[in-house]
Amino acid sequence: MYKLYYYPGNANLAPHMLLEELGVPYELVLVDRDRNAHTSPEYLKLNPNGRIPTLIDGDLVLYETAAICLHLVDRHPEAGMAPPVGTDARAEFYKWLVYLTNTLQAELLTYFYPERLTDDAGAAAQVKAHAERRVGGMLDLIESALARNTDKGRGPYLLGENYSAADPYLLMLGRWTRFMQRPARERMHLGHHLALIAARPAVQRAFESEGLQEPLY
Ligand SMILES: N[C@@H](CCC(=O)N[C@@H](CS)C(=O)NCC(=O)O)C(=O)O
Repeated sequence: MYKLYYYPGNANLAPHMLLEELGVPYELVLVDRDRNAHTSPEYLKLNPNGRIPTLIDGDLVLYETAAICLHLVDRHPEAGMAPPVGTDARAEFYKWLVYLTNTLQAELLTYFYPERLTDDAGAAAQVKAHAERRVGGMLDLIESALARNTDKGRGPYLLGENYSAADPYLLMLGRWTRFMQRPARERMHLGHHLALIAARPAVQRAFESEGLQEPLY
């Protein structure tokens, strides 16, 4: 049985939604950030970055959210949460997952923790404002890609007609923008995408078991 170390609404949410979609047995283990459990010696043995999440799969201890998602889709290919290896669609899947984790998620971390980049409170406020603008540009890019899919009659997911693990990943990151001046959901195609993914029973189960409250995204 898988074990997923989590804190409500953190980066664990993407693999959590995926585990629910896959319908495989797993256990959630709370890392209580309110008590700094993510920096405890026990947790650092699993994830020396002190970041959430971590997945345990037998002897495998895996951190980095996108790596966890890739591992889960590969372990359960029959669920079709990623296109077959070696196809053009698989390459598009890699592109989106890497863009989400490496570009959008990284910028969101700057937005949430600007004080890590400067000692000056005024500069931190500026860093936060710049990060918010940059996140907005990235969401606009995703909006354009979804709009192009729709124009070609291939929607509504990042990969067109096929739902993949990249979609709940996007919902997780879109959710993190919900208190920004212009949240992800305010873009037409992106708003439709997020609503569609949030309505999936597997996603609702994950949100509910993490105890997430409205607004959900
Ligand atoms: N690249 C990492 C980032 C994970 C990450 O930053 N998680 C946040 C929660 S969403 C965290 O653990 N923050 C604690 C900290 O930075 O001290 C991943 O995708 O797993």
